[in-house]
Amino acid sequence: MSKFDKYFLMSSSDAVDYAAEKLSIFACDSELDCKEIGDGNLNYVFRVWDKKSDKSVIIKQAGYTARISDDFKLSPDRNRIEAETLRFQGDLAPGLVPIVYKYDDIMSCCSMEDLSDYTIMRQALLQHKIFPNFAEHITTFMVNTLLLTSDIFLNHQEKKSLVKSYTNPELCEITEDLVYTEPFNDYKHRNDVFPPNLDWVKKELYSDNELKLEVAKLKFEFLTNAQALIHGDLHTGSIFVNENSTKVIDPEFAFYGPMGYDVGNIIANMIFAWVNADATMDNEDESITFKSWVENTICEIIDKFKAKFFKIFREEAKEILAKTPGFSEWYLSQVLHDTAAVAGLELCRRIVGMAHVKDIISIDAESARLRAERICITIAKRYIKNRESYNFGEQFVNTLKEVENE
Ligand code: SR1
Ligand code: MG
Repeated sequence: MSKFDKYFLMSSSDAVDYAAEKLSIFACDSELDCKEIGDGNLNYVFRVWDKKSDKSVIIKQAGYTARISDDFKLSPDRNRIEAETLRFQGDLAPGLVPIVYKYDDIMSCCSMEDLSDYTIMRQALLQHKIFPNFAEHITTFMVNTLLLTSDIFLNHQEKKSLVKSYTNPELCEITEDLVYTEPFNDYKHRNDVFPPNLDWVKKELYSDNELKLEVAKLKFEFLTNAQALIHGDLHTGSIFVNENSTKVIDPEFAFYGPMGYDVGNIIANMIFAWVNADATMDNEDESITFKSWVENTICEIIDKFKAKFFKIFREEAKEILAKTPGFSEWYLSQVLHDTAAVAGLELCRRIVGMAHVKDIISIDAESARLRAERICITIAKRYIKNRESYNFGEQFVNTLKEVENE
């Protein structure tokens, strides 16, 4: 009989016991220590290490409510989805996700590779560090995990059975509310708007009926377009980086949804890094260097995504009608339009919703934060309303440059 035969929420000392009893990583005479290092909104993350060797492991456990608020009642089954997705993505995009050692369906926890020699990308970008290989890595991750799980590549029956096993209704509902509905009407009164921008937000987001109609169309796209197995929360807090390598973590929001949801999240979060630098970097040369790198990276992400997407499409497409001349161009243009729209949604919801990003809320000077928020929301509205005109990387950046100078 073990205490881990029945679910309970672990403390750090329980995580040490768990590692010793359930994982065959550490020697019998190891001296284990543990720290809870989670800073996300939903789960608990324990780092367990042996003081005598250099061995360590991450144990991530899901609770019955969200870590940030008991208002969110959630099945810990999201941990199964996360573990299965990481394993699947590891096969599709080798080296770009952490290795999963064990998933425990009683304790709803997943043990995986410790990436302590990496930094969370959002933190690194807040220190204005540059990652020259990021666009290359993240586009390989996205093209492989998206295109190779879609009907373009998979047998349609096999794909439908994946849609079933990756059904993730509770976490999708969080996204439906926080990303699609609440930023545009605050109907649950959970939005948290920076007070100096409140009247401006009321006019620009809550009272713009043309915008709301477009967002309604997009919400139904998210609800119904089971296009590919998407990560579902691909922001810079879900990415570990170092100079040479990139690892995508936290796919607990994974489900079959529109490909552009992942690409758009990446673009929006690069824009958050850009506005943070614009607001906080005193040295003008350094600011220009960092912002130029972000702009080039946004261009590269879109353009490399397109090039890799077409290459794999050409070489790997199995669906006979998908090989019809002109189809791949049409298909990818839909993905890019979704990308623009979702980038816009993410830009809005991280500013007016309940899940803020540090890039914005860490800007201390009131006038600088006011400007940063307005740049994001102005770009967002153009991305959403004019989404069908975004087809190249440069067009995404041009909107940022236009708005910067208005
Ligand atoms: C209640 S969860 C709030 C947000 O945190 C996650 O990372 C997702 O982005 C979600 O929308
Ligand atoms: Mg997360």
